This record gives sequence, C-alpha cells and structure tokens, in this order.
Amino acid sequence: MTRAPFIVIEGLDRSGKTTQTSLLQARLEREGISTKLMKFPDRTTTIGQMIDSYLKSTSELDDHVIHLLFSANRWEMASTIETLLNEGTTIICDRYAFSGIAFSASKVTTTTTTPSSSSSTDATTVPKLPFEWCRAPDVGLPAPDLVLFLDISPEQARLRGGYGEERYEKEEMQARVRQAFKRLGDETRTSSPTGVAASGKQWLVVDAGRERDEVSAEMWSHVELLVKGTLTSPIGKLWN
Ligand code: 2DT
Repeated sequence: MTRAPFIVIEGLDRSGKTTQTSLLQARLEREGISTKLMKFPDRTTTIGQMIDSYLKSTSELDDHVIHLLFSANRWEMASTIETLLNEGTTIICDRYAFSGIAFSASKVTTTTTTPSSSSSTDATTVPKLPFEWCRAPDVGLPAPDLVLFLDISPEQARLRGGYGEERYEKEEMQARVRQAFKRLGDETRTSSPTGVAASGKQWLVVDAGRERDEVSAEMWSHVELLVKGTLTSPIGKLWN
C-alpha cells in the first residue's frame, strides 16, 4: 500500500516559515499534488483557544499545563493526519512536536548572585522543565517523513525587524530555542547517520537567511524527491 508523505516545517521566529510554508503548498498544488496545510498550534479548537490566550498573555498557565495543552492540540489531530496520509493527501505542517520541546525546554529560571569578592552579579539559568519530560507527551504521535528546519541567526532576525509581541518572542529565549532545535536535529542525524532512517525520516537544515526564492527553491528540491517518489513504509511514530 502506498501513502502520501508527512512534511513538517520547523523554524525560528523571523525565519519566514509561514511564508515558505504557503509557497510550498502553492507549488504542490501547481504540480497537481493533493495537499493539506496544517499548523500548530491550531488555535481554532477549544484547546487551541486556551493556547492562543496564553500566547497573547491574556491568561496565565502553569508551564507544565501549557506544555501538555500544546501536545494535546497535536493529539486531537493525530488520527486525521493518519487518515489523510493513507488516503494519499500530502501534509505540510507549520510547526509540530519539535517546537513543542524546543520552546518548553528553553524556559528558564534566572537567579542572580553577587559574589562577596566582586561588585558585579553572576546570572545562573536553570531549565524549568527537563528536556525528556517535554518530549514524553508527544511520544507516539505520527512521525514526519521529512523535517525542514528553517534556521536564522539572531543577527539576521534582528535585521528583519526583530520579534513580535507574543510570549517567547524575545531574543534570549529565541537563542535558547535555536540550541534546542539543534539538539533535536543532531539527535535525528545520530540515530540515522546519513540523515535518512529506514522509514525515510529526515531532518534537514535550510539556511533561511537568504532571499525568499532561494530558500523556496531549496525546500522544493527536497520535497519534490519525496512527493514524486513512492512511499510504501507505514506511518512512523515519534521517538518509538
Ligand atoms: P506561531 O507563531 O507559529 O503561531 O507559534 N509553540 C508552538 C510552543 O511553545 N509549543 C508548541 O508545541 C508549538 C507548536 C512557538 C506560536 C508560538 O508557540 C510556540 C511560537
């Protein structure tokens, strides 16, 4: 039995992720490939509305609670994802579980101390949520066949006009998130040294600091291989 591929686009804020995701969808449609665009968080569901008000800082939630809501927001779409792929619809997904881990694991508590011998202060940051705790709720979700990670340096993000108003859109947070994404990417490559696992799972870093068309051409070159090939492997499960 053949099925369609599941493609996830991850990236830092200001990487052009949303624009690139729509360009990719338009390209797939021009090629006559049946495609569904998904986005997480999906702010339209009841859970998604709770996430939306948290991100806009109109509500406060415990860090554990919001993390689990982000994951639940994916689980509520898990069976739809599987059905669509098995029916032959390619899924392009703007953010997924990797964002879930990268952002939550990047929240820190900062304590400042002033050593008695010095007049300056030292800042120590401690993660609020352990990395593995952040991964656990997403274990078993449908696994993407390809993750394109749109990478941009903090300097380039600054040149693009800096970050927005939502929670997490702060330079220090974004720098930690970038490291967490790198860790997830390295992990995927280590578990499959060529970057391609038996199931076809791949994590590719795309330099998103370039011109829009250059970035979209590179993304298409990776996606084309997958959508024009034949996928017979069953849908994988994340981190299983
Ligand atoms: P957008 O700007 O792409 O709407 O994302 N986030 C996202 C998390 O903290 N956990 C998650 O599981 C997901 C999917 C990233 C809104 C913000 O939500 C963060 C930025």
